[in-house]
Amino acid sequence: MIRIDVLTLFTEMFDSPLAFSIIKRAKQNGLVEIVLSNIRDFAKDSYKKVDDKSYGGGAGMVMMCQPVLDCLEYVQKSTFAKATADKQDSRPARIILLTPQGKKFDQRLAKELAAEQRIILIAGHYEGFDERIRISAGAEEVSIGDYVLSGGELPAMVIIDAVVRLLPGALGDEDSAANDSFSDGLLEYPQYTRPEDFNGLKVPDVLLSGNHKEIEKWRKQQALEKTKKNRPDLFNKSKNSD
Ligand code: 6GU
Repeated sequence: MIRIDVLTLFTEMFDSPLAFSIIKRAKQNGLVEIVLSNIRDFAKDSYKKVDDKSYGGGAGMVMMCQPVLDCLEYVQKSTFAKATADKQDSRPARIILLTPQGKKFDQRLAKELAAEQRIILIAGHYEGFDERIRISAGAEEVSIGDYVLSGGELPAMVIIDAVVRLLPGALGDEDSAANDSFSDGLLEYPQYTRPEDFNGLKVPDVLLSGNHKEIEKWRKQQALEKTKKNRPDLFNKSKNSD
């Protein structure tokens, strides 16, 4: 059982994405517990203020230290609802601040996080976080790619999805995660299903041959070609580029 906490101003944004398919099943089967906490509940003034102007000037508001760090402290003190205390080890939670300034999320980090017992994702809105949040929390900064989103909520959902599907037992078919794109540094090979002929576009003969060795060879070749064409950066890093 892994516990994933999300600290956000918009808990409702998570309702639907976490209620379907693999994540829904993983929750039902007790593989993951996902707890949403609203940072605004920890605001101290009567306006429930959580953001303020940036020192030094400039457009946009910045998430304030106090509400975020009080919310984090509360969440860190709370314990597992389902898992029994004796099953918990003493590893500290991975605390992740979602920001476009972070290191880039990838399949390797997803695997690393899937092996943790506890992850705390902090999703900000507005122009960013007061730097002292990162420092005080001992948080690592993570981004999901080189583009700017309105907040950390969608990135948090992306990370949850990528991590939960890696939990043992989350996928029906045990080895389908091993064949995924990126698991061997290459994109996945093209796939076909019925019918054999769709508007004159035929399924490659080799896939109908029943010759597993030839099929495997073809798939490897196709994976290499697709990676070379769509992701030359990955191709050049793979051991197949020479
Ligand atoms: Cl983690 N946050 C925001 N606001 N934008 C992003 C991102 C995160 N990752 C990519 N773009």
